[in-house]
Amino acid sequence: MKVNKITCIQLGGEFPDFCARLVMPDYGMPLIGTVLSGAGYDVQVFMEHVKAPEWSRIADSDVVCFSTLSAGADKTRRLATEIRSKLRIPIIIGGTHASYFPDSCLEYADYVVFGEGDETVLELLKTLADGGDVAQVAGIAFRVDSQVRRTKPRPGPHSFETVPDFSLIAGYQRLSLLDRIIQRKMPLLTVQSSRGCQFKCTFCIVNTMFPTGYRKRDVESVICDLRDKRQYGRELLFVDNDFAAFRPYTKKLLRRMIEENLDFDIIVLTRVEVARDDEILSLMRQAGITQIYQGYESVQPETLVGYDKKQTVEKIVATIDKLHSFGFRISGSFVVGADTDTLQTIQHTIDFVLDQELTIGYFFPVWGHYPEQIRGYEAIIPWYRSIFRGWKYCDGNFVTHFPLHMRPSDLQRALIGAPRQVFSASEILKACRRGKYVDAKEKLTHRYMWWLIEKAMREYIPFLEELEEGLYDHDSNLRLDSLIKRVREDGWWTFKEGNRSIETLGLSALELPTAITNNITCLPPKLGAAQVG
Ligand code: B12
Ligand code: SF4
Repeated sequence: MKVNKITCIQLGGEFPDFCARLVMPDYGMPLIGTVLSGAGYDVQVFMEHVKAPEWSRIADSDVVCFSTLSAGADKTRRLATEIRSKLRIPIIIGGTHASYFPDSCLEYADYVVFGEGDETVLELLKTLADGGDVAQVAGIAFRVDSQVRRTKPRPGPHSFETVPDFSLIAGYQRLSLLDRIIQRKMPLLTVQSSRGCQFKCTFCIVNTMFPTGYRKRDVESVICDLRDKRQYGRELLFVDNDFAAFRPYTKKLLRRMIEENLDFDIIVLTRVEVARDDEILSLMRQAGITQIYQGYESVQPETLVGYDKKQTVEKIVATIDKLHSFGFRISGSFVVGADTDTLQTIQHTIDFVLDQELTIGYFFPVWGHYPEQIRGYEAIIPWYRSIFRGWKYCDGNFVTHFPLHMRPSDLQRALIGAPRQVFSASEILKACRRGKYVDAKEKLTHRYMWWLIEKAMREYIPFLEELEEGLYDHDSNLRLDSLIKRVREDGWWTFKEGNRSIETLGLSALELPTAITNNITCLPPKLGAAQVG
């Protein structure tokens, strides 16, 4: 077949999230578009929040590539289904959602590319163009009749030096001050200096997505990327999971950034270990890093242990003190609703955010549907405690599991209430009194965004209340046996992918596990000895 014109599409989630007022090209899709363009294909990238995909371009394409997070999967399905019904062109899908839930994506796409797709996508397209055997392409899945076939896994690339070309993104341009005011949008650029993570927290999917482990990008390639991105603005986010994981490398990069003097205002994600090293903190400040996003995850010691986060509350507090002393603003992120959490834990977490004077506090519920299959049937929440109402509810704002010690609807209310406290008028005033005007501005912006976000969360509560009816005792403890009984009888709300993975082992979805006590291992006893093929 002829492959020349390729359209890359990334659709957003259906409900507003914290990026709702940002113009921020995600890193993955433009990167893949650039890899394809570099190989000589005629590529256009549509990021929905910048410009919706144009049918005329799609209709004229030889291949369509999608990338999506779970929250955008329903929309992606609708568009891909329309493309399939009207055009006879291959559809390839990659990215986080496709890598976790390939079977469901293959209901509307022809090929799933797992994990880091930089090399796979080129080989797949060449094979299609040459009429070769796609079964020989490592790192993909496709359907043969009704069976899903996975080819052998492909390790992530050792070096990843491509500089994403944002000019491939339809409609993307530098936002002027006037644009910002009229559109009420802020730009945020993205750059990457490393991939993967050295840790393996039990609630996190990063290691399944980047199983090749932690790798660094060549310093000069990052500098090249930064120089290129400066034409679009000065607000920038490093998308690395842990920006300072290997400090000698990060120091080298920071020194080069200081030399280049590009005048960026930068946000990075790092773990608490960064605070051990004053030199790196000082270099970070000099290089333009003003805000640090840290996954604190919990202030409940048992929960931190359950998450295998390898950090303590004391370490978190010491880190906050140190980062504040260097003048960084801090966004603290928390994952709540673990089996060792109660509603009180969440209030303690809010108090902690306020006492520690964090600029931002993000509160996410434990995810109810990380695919057990890929993690060797270990996930933080067993599938029979999952709640699934559709992919659009999988954006990290909706409760998607039955917590052990609080009702799902109460957890949802707590998740709505927490930002209201953190971004309240009195907290904004307090920040002003401390002379922290940028903190105050950030809180105010988040307060406005939360007003947009929480509407859908409120509307979700009656659905949770209906599901949990009769499943909790007076002290809000889950009656696990009642839940399992109900799942056996019907269980329409459970996560189908979870059921499928059980079927993959040749067991009936009704062969349900018995209740377990350990909060982080969901290996149902009957599956314990099974080998994942
Ligand atoms: C940086 C980051 C952010 C940043 C920036 C997000 C952005 N829009 O760029 C911030 C902090 C703002 C953020 C916000 C959110 N995030 Co976020 N974020 C990340 C993080 C840490 C890195 C993403 C990244 O850029 N990686 C680097 C690039 C290179 O990787 P990549 O995009 O996966 O692309 C590679 C492959 O996937 C593949 N690929 C991708 N697309 C395609 C397409 C094709 C055709 C092919 C062949 C291959 C391919 O090839 C690429 C190169 O190897 C990930 C965790 C992680 N490490 O994946 C979470 C993650 C993506 N975020 C997540 C979530 C839920 C969110 C929020 C919805 C949270 C919330 N409730 O507010 C918001 C909203 C996001 C939005 N609207 O875009 C989840 C998604 C879970 C899911 N199943 O969908 C993740 C996985 C974290 C998690 N919970 O585990 N996020
Ligand atoms: S939560 Fe952070 S530190 Fe833990 S595995 Fe995920 S990316 Fe790594």
